[in-house]
Amino acid sequence: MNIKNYINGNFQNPISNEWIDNYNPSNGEVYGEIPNSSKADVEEAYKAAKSAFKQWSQTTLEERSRILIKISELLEANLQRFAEAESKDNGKPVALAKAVDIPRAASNFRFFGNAITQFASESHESVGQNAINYTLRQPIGVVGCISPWNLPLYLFTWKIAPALAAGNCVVAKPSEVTPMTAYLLGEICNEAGLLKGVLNIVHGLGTTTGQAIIEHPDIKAISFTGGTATGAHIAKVAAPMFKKLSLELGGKNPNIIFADCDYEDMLNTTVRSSFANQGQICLCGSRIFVEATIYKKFKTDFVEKVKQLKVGHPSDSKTNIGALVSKSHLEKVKDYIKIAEEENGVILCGGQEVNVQGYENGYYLEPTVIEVPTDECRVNQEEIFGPVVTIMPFNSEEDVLQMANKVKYGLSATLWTNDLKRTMRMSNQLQAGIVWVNTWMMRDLRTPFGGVKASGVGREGGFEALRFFTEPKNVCIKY
Ligand code: TXE
Repeated sequence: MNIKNYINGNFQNPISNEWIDNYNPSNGEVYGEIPNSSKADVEEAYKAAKSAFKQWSQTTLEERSRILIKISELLEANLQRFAEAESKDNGKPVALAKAVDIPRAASNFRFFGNAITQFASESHESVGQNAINYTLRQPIGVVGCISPWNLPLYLFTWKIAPALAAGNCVVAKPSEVTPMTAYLLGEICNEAGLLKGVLNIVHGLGTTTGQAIIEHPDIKAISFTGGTATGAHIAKVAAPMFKKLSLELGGKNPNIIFADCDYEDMLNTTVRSSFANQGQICLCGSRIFVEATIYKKFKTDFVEKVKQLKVGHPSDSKTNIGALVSKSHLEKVKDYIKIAEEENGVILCGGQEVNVQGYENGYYLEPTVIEVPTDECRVNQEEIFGPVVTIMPFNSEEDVLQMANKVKYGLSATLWTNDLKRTMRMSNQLQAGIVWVNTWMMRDLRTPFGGVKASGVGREGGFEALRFFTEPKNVCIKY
């Protein structure tokens, strides 16, 4: 199936008529083509967005909200179709896409459709000076949204929904590795009655299509989720043009387990936080630190549970772990397993490719647990972004805190303990944008989402996202 660009409400081929193969990771076969869009396509998308801006930014909040909620309802009505498309494009189990990815994409539109009706700005009375200040929150204009392949529609809509809710027009690019559901979203936007040109979706490579978006002098804000190196590049390109930037980048998140936790709950959640979505979530707890007194028991129980995970075809309802997203990503993850061995890591389970019968060319890998001799080894420091976790024991709160913080990233951290004082001490000191205590990836869309250090700048979610996608303007009136 061939994918087209969605520009000004129309589906069209790239101007150059150049195409890129689209792979199905579950069998390694090409199953369609996507536009290899050039600067000219991005320019056309920009022009469509620019001409729609006046009308969209003047559309009442009630009407904007109604359309966003309509998009959300249409996504829900098409759940099965979208979940199957996401799974085929990405390799994740259909059941996961159906339970998480697509419902969350629908929630993103519903949430921001509601949030915009509650978004208020401030006013300040200058007492004794006979003046009042009020702040307008005006949409920026045309903004760029660029998203990755791990949670394709989920993260694509996490940016687009607040951008649109705030009254902007959007030029968006999904990952070239997983473009399908973004393409299907265009149909839904038309059906929901979204004005032509308000949302434009351009497909293609990061280095050409993505680059044209970030370089565009009149696309004044960029919201990006992806690799840290790409984020650094975007920052460099955007800075001299003074663009607003929101960057959600990589993570190498600690999962810290104390002996006083609720053990069974911790064990089950840790399996999930290690391997959900084949470990390809920036929030996965890929560095597991376990208090020494329960380390041996944890190691045995955890490995036993991980061995029970079924690696299989994404459409098989018994599958826990589907295919990795691409051949090159599989190779990258396998290279890290080799590096672990060279660094004297012990592979406690996994480490091998899996031959799924009938799908021998798919990108399957066993869930892998590596016991590391030190927290300073590469597999414990660098983002692997696959079904690979490290484990090691710790002796004291101070030690584990130091190890947890001794990486360049700072996205999220998970803490398992029933000691309230320790919870408070640790959550204050962990260098992370998000700390989960006795849970993982529990999300409330009103909360600020994002990381510190090399995990990015800015926060998404709730009113933070609406603030990002608007410019505050203070008006001071003397009377
Ligand atoms: O990401 P890229 P990749 C991490 C993970 C992974 C690594 C690289 O460790 O192995 O990043 O993944 C677009 N201008 N994460 O190479 O390249 C690109 O087309 C504008 C963490 O897939 O950063 C895609 O749409 N755009 C992460 C998006 O950026 C450019 C999720 C992300 O791709 C561009 C994914 C350019 N010059 C990977 N170059 C997370 N934080 O969740 C690329 N892009």
